Amino acid sequence: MSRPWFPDVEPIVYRGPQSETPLAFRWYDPDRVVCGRRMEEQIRFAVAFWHSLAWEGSDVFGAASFPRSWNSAADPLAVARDRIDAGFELCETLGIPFFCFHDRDVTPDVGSLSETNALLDRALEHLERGMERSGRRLLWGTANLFGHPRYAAGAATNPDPEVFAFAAAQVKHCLEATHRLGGANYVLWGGREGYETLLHTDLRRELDQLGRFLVLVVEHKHRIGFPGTLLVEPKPFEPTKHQYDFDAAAVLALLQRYDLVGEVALNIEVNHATLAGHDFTHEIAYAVANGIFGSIDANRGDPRLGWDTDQFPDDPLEWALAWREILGAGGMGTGGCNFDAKLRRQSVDPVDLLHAHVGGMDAIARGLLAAEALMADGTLDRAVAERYAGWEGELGRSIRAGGLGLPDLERIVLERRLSPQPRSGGQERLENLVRRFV
Ligand SMILES: [Mn+2]
Repeated sequence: MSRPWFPDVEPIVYRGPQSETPLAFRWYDPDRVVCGRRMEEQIRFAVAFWHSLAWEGSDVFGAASFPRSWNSAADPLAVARDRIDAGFELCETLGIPFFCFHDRDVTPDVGSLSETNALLDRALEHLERGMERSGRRLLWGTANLFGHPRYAAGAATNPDPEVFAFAAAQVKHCLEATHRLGGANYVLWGGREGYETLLHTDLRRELDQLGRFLVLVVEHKHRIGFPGTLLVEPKPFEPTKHQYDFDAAAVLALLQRYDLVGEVALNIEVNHATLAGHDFTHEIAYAVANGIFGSIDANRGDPRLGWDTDQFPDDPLEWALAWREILGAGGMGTGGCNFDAKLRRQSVDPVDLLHAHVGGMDAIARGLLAAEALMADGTLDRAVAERYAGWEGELGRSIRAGGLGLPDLERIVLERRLSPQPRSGGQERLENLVRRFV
């Protein structure tokens, strides 16, 4: 493998927890079997094109700070090809099996929809060849419905139906491309599907527009026979003041209201969960409990910064608790762990991308191993079962079966002179237990 974009770096391999080599895995061991699957198949890591290839370090205060040779060609198709080649080289150097892309990370908007689509399709031919050569696979594709000024007031929720139509056409093309490339999922992130002020917003109408849009995407998925999973990615705000896909619970309400349960699942992002005021694990547990868990955007926020900092993951404890929920639900399914994470703006060297992914992969893998050990030990699961044991007794089963009304329950309390006493929840004991495995 020649490595023009990341020269002087050998493919990164597992060297064990004691290794002092900076670019080596201490915990991610792709062939190690964890809970019945090779670690690589259990986690399903993906590189994100937008943060790791397209983004060059600009922020709202300053211009691009990263010199990225793969983005330097003058012609947009040449940029796309270089960027794609660099992306596969990044995946191969890290041993990452999947990638994810937005249509506009590959090629820009060049005016009319037909010209823009034609340019994208030419770049995707190059992407397809790279997939064949490298053996890398597409975890998911998505359409960027937030960058262009036409989407300033939203895409599906725009007050102008022509913008809705344009967004629908863009998603049609990107969904078909994702299907052609064998994508395992297709993601819709709300971007600007929300509002800045209710003074000019018809909230009920916009919710109906969003529901209509999702129905159209589901219809088209079935029309073309796309076998992958459709995913919505919740986020509470930013760039809008309030997003309609605020969190897992808000998206579940949308899916129920527009009769889409069973058709659409969730792509849960760590930093979006924490911005919504939840633990990452809460969002996963809520999605699992309601049968809508799909995939993960792996990153982290900063506890003192109130925006989406999208840093690379670093906390095995957080991931151990997340993995416990995911493994309990049977694993990732079509989903995976996509690094929707970006370097800090001063990390200007391409090799910083490798260090960032290595750290993230090790944190997630270490969490997975901890979850496996925790589940094999069984103490925590037994503690939960014991806590709810009463619900398996005669009274609990009768209440759950729905055979007892309020008068029946009143009679039972009076006849049996019930006087239930508080019992310790044992939280600190269980926290100590979990830390033994992380
Ligand atoms: Mn994301």
